[in-house]
Amino acid sequence: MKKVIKTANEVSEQIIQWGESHEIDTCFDRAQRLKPCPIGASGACCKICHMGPCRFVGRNAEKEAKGVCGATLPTVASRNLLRMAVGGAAAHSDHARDMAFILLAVANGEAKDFKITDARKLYRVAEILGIEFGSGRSAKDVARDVALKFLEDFGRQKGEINYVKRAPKKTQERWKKWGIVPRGIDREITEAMHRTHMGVDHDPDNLLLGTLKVSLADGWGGSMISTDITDILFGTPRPVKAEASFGIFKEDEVNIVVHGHEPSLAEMIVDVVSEPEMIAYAKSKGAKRINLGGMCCTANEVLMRHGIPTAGGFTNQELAVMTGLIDVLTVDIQCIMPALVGLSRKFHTKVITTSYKAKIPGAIHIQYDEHRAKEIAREIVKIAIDNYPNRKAEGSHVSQKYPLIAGFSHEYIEYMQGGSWRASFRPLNDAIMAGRIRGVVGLAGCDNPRVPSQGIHRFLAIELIKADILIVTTGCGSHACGGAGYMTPEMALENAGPGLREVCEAIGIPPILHVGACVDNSRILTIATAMAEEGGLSDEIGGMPAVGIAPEWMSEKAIAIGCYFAASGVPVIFGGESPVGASEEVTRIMTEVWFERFKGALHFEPDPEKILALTLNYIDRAREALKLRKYEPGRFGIERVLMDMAARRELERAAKPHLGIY
Ligand code: BF8
Repeated sequence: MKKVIKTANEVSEQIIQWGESHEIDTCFDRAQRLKPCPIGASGACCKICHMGPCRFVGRNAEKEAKGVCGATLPTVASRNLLRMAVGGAAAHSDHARDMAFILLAVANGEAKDFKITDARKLYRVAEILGIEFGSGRSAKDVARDVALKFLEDFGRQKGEINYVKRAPKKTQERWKKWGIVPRGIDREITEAMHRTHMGVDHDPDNLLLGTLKVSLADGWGGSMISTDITDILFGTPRPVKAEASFGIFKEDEVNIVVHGHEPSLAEMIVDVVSEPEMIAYAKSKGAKRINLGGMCCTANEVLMRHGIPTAGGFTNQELAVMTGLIDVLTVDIQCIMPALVGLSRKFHTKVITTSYKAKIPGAIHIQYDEHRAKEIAREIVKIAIDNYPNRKAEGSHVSQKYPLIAGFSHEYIEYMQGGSWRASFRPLNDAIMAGRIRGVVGLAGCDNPRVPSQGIHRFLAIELIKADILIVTTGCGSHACGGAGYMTPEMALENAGPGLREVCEAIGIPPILHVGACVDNSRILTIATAMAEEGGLSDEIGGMPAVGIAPEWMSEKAIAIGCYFAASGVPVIFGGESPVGASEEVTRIMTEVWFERFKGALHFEPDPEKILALTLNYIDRAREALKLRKYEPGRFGIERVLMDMAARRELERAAKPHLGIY
């Protein structure tokens, strides 16, 4: 029988093989066994009422197939896509709502374990929201107003969400023209559920505009709110060295994994594991120390701010348990495989759920409450320590790990291009104009066991930087790159094209910039806006030599992200078969019609080579439309000289010695 390649990650592969020899089943095996239903997979199944499910198959199904109610295939496919985007927008936004409640509790003095870490970011956000700060107002008072203002974004019935005004004017005008400015996050989610109910909206174009609207409520609403509050509470990221892969786990230490998405409990656990009493307790059980590692987007949150090492992304979660070294795996919400609990029973690992919204039968449940966050964090860490002596010998103990640099917030990217007092996006725009950097790609989204996992991420990362394309990456895209050792400055020397290499060398950055978790795709919107406002390229997000790619997507959140980028003016390419591929009409609207209206698009393309070709084509066409210098490797136009870090620090010391970084 032909051997199926399950992952492109060599370290994961070792663990998978160990699992196979011990008859341990993982998502990779289940993906092989469970072939997707081709009708549902292409969007040709309607199951929103109990006259069906209706299948839209047969020759000329696009025009002739009808459901019991008379619905057509394009109606059904677009309705299915809208429901996916709703799920994604709801997930990100509910996460954001909880962050807003934590900020409010901190402002009211009710969540005493947290504080406002980045007051400067708080004031920047207050300024955008039109909230008064300075003149004797305490940070807590400002934070209270910010939290309440954000909470209004969820329940607003009319008007527009606050952060719409952060987008370039021209981008906003397009949204207004096509009626997709989100009013309130919850309102858009509810309305989308209503219009996809049986017998309501049947116009594919209108349903797809609804998809863009609810997705904008995620990108410029929930996700952006979440990013900003997280920065205010826990600090705006700046570069930090860390490590990735399964070798981060230690045989002689208590190993705890924080997995999921909301960062507040994980932040508390970061604090608690270095408390002297906790370390002493761990030593009393025979462990040298307490070692914390991250998984999925929680990993990205604590990696970006504290350099906590990451075990990897979505398809790595079961493999972490299979190392046999995890004493506690604590999870909250989203992207958590329920298989973890059954798997953990084969080892000594305890799985702890912490959100009433996300329970798994068989797991220990400890309800998280931000009002007693540290106490709960201590309870979890103690369970891990008590479990350490139960560790058995079995498990796939691997030692490989890779260095990486993370922490590239929008603020730091601005700072690195000019220092505290000359911070701007000018050098990046100049480098693009001169052809030194050909364009920018956001490499994001999940990793997926239906393809050799992380492989398409890796392929595209290498090919794109070779082609002088700067990559910003988030979520599991960043795990795929980090777990391959791609996120170091040396990577630029070895693999980047000549123009990108020079820029990376001058600034001292990797060619692949880790900008955060999945909600931090909102940072990419902010970066694109800053580039538009800097001038010299497009005066809106649309038309930039920029593309978004989610080559191994699997979640509804990815659909919402893809759609908010498309609506914002970014052509987006997803890997895998299209979830609406059964309908030519829907496919045409998402590509040609959206491009005409918004300069963005959503493609689905399973072939990695074609994803690459389409990306380069979009970037080169955008350069041409902007009348930029034709990209030729190694040949650049004139641009402003980039100062290296040492020169910049010198200049800053001389000019404003009191200023901190960023
Ligand atoms: O979209 S949310 S853990 S799987 S990266 Fe990864 Fe984060 Fe999940 Fe998918 Ni995004």
